Amino acid sequence: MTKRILVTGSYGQIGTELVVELRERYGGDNVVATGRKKAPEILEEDGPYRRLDVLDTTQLHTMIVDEDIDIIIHNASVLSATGEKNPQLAYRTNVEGGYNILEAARILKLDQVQIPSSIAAFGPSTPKENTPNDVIMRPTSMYGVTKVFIELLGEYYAKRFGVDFRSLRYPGIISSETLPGGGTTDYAVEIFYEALKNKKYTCFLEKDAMLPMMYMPDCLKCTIDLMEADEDTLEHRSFNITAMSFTPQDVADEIKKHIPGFEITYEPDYRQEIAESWPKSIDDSAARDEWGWEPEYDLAAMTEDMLQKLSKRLGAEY
Ligand code: AKB
Repeated sequence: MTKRILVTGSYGQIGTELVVELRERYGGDNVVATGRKKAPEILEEDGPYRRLDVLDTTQLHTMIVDEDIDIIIHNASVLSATGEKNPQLAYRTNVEGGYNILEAARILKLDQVQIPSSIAAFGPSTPKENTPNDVIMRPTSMYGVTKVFIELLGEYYAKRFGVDFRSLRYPGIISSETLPGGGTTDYAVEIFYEALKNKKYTCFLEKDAMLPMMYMPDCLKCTIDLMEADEDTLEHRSFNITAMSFTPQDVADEIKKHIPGFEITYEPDYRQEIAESWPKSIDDSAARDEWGWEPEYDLAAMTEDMLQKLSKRLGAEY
C-alpha cells in the first residue's frame, strides 16, 4: 500500500525538488507539500499544497489526521548563517519545530519521520578529515547545536517510544531549481549563477575552505533511499552522507573549463569561521554498509550538468 507523505519546508532548496520526485514515484495526491508561505506554482501542479506552521501543534495534528499521513519529512529549518544572525529564530524553528514533529509521530503513531541533520552538527574538536559517523560532536554554531539536539532527541524517541526516526547529516547541496537561503555552503550554488550571468563571482569563504558537498540528484536519492530502507537493517538512525569535497578555488577551476573567462575573487566574512568549524571530508561508510548508499556525481559531472540546466533556466549561453 502506498504511504502518504507530508513534507515541511517544501518550498526550500531541497523541499521543492524532493516533492516533485516523491510525487513522480508515489503519485501526486500521496505527497502533501506544506509550508508557511503561499506555494510556488511548481508545488501546486501535481498534488496538494497546504499552509502549515509546525509551531502550531493543533494545526499540525489536525493536518496529519485529515490528510491521513504515514510519513513526515521535516525539512523546515533555519540554516547556519541565518542561525548566527538570529539564534532565537533558529532555536524556535529547529528545536521546537523538531520536537513538535517527534511528539506528533509519538501521539499519532506515524510510520516514520525523517528530520535532516547536517555536517554542522560537528565542531572544531571533531577530526576534520574523513570524519567518522560516531565521533565527538561539539558544534559552535547555533544551527549545529540545534541539529545535535534533534539527532539525540530523535534517537531518544526511537528508543523510548518506538518512533521510527531517521536523519541524514547533509553536506552543502548544489542545485539548479531553487536557491538555498541562509547557509554557509550557499556560495557553491551562487557561483554558478554568477558565472553564467556575469562571468565573475566574489566568494564569502576563503579560496581553500574545503567542505563536503553533494549535487541535488544524489541528495534526492539518499533521502528517498533512507526513507525506503528496512528499519531492521539500520544500526544507526543518524547518518553521515557525502558525495565529494571541494574548495571554492576547485569549483572555480572546474567552471573555467567551460567558461574560460570566469573570474573569482575572495572577500571572506563571518561565514568563514562557521566553515572552519566543520569537517573537510566525511566518512559515510555506515550509510553505504547499512542501506547501500552510493553517490553518482563528482565535481566534474556536477559542474557540467549544473551549467547545462542553469543556462537553460536563465537563458544564458556559455
Ligand atoms: C548550511 O550551509 O548551513 C547548510 C548545511 C551544510 O547544513 N547548507
